[in-house]
Amino acid sequence: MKMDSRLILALDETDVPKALHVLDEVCGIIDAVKINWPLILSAGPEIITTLSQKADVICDFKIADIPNTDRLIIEQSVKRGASGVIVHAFTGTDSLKECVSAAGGRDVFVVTEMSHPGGQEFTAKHAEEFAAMAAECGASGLIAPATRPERIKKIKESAPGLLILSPGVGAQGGSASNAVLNGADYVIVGRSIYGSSDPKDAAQKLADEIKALRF
Ligand code: FNU
Repeated sequence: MKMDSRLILALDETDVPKALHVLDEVCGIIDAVKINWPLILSAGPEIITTLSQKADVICDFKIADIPNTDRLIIEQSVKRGASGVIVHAFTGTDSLKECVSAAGGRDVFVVTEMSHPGGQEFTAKHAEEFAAMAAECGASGLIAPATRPERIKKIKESAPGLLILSPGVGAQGGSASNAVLNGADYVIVGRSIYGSSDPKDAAQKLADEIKALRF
């Protein structure tokens, strides 16, 4: 994945023509597009291939199963054009190692502490352990909450070499600047871009905000 604007679009728009239009508008600005079940269920899995012709696609399936099922899901995602996948960590070391192996060099990003308020109930308690395990299993990076930027710093300390992708900017209340200043390598932004009346302008403003910090 390129590291230019450090902005990843979360394309959870379920109106497929609109989703494609938003991506066309912003694909010169973003470093990757992240898709989740809402768009997949609306458009069908072939959307992975369609989008992969325009940008790197991260499949945010939050894979959380036994190793064999994890492998099968990741193989199908990669076959359709995914350049990365997002997986849960609570399934343990064997599942996570299988995810990394199945990805065959594509990026595996591991969820640590989730960005919504409920993320503090369970995931926060194990976030640092999840991060250390992700590093041990050979993952590329971690998902850490822009809504709690001080936690990004702590989580990064547990796995220094791994990339940090931070969702929770905008609609969930987090700020791109605070996330990056606390160690996020990329921010993931959905509704503040695809829900905007001018997605291109919204994406450009976020990219400019990040660039003004230190790059
Ligand atoms: P937006 N996402 C998240 N928090 O928000 N994958 C997490 O802890 C996490 C995620 C995803 O709020 C969420 O599913 F692990 O509209 C959505 O696709 O900016 C995106 O990040 C945030 O969307």
